[in-house]
Amino acid sequence: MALEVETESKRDYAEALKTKFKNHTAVVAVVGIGYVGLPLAVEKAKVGFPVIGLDRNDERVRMLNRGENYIRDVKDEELKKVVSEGKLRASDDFSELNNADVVIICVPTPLTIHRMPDLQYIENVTEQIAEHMRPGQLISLESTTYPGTTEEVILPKLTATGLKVGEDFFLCHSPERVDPGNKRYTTQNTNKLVGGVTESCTEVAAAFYGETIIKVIECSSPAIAEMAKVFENTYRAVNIALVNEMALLCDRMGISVWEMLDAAFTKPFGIQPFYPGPGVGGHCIPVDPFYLTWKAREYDFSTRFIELAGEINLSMPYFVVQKAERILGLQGKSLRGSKILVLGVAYKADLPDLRESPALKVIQLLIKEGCEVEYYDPYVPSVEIQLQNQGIDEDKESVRLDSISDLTAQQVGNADLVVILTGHSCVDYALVVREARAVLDTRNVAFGAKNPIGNVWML
Ligand code: SAJ
Repeated sequence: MALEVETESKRDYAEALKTKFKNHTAVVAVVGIGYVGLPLAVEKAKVGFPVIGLDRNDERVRMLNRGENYIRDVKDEELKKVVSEGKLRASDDFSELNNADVVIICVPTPLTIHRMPDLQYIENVTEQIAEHMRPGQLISLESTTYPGTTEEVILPKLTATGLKVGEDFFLCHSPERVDPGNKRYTTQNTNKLVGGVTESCTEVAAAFYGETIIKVIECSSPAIAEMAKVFENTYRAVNIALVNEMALLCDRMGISVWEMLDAAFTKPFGIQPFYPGPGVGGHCIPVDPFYLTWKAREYDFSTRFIELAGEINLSMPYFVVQKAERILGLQGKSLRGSKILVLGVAYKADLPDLRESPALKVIQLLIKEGCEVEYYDPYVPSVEIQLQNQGIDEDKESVRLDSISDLTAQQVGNADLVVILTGHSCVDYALVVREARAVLDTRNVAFGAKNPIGNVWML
């Protein structure tokens, strides 16, 4: 009898959760309410799920509970609405995990200064989950990480509680696929991978995500979903490095890489547009592929494409400075003592995000060469420039720069060289081209590469 009842109750956890998903009564805890977690939390709250955002960042918790938005990809009015309806709230009290039917992990997965995976956030959250765990919960890891993390790092901590995966609790990896600033693809209409530790885990997770995401794709394991996500970002890193290498070669050959790429991308099949730049920023592309590099070593495998792509992308800020030196040389000037005006420091256009921004490296190099650097970025009021490479802990020397308030003809004309590092669409590039002594445009936003005016140089 006891066995029968027990078997019955085990089947109930999965069914009970699916019922709660169907009627949107499942309590959802989103751990990490940043650029991945907050949009997801709002999406779930919008369809009626009671959602709690858990975060160590008190400021974020306070702002969310006041209905104040801090993530551009979230609509202010949508956040305000779900908070005022009591559907979404935030807390830094992780014991609330016990009330949750679903726990979604959206914490950062950075690299250490020696480019090794830093899983401290995932490990800390997993320990909190284990501490407050109860039967009948779905746990989903959304943070991008190396294949194996879900089953080798998270699963053991959860089964150590005595609960059985696939029966008492359900565990999966469902990678976030957020393109910051992308107006067309949102959390809701971006296909979602789900890879469960067991079949019932995949089923339960797919039932949850299917309530708010148009298409859910089931994978046979968490490792498939983990590997697919890292591959997606590696694909971008390698292709960006390819066009960056073309920029280096075209520079040497006196060919406009921009005109060449425009020509190549007229091919209607078998090619996807990528463009060179001053380097690769954001928290994904410069980081995620090295999670795979690190894991591959366990299998005596070296991911040469990833390493080479990293080398080329990391070399681009140095190339920008070399090119600046060449352009100043044409004016009989050297870098030392020249006035440089940098346009844009965010890692990509029309965003305020500085994470891993190559512009910070370019500015550091220019300052170390003795340039007088000013910058203008309407999205970024000030930046802290480390003047030593990462890893030198003691008294890290740094300099703070404030963006000039607005871009005037006088400020542009005052610079020996204007360097465009981020192509914000709100900037008046016609003014820049008209008033500048010289412009180095690393984003092909100032003028068509076909006929640069005498004072505009392209990457
Ligand atoms: N970049 C280039 N040339 C290109 C494309 C990008 O130099 O042709 C640079 C950008 O300026 C930026 C960096 O690479 O500094 C990364 O840009 P990104 O748009 O590739 O990456 P993220 O981090 O803004 O967003 C990405 C997603 N982007 C797209 O799919 C377009 C995607 O790779 C991931 O879903 C997401 O990060 C993530 O969170 O993993």
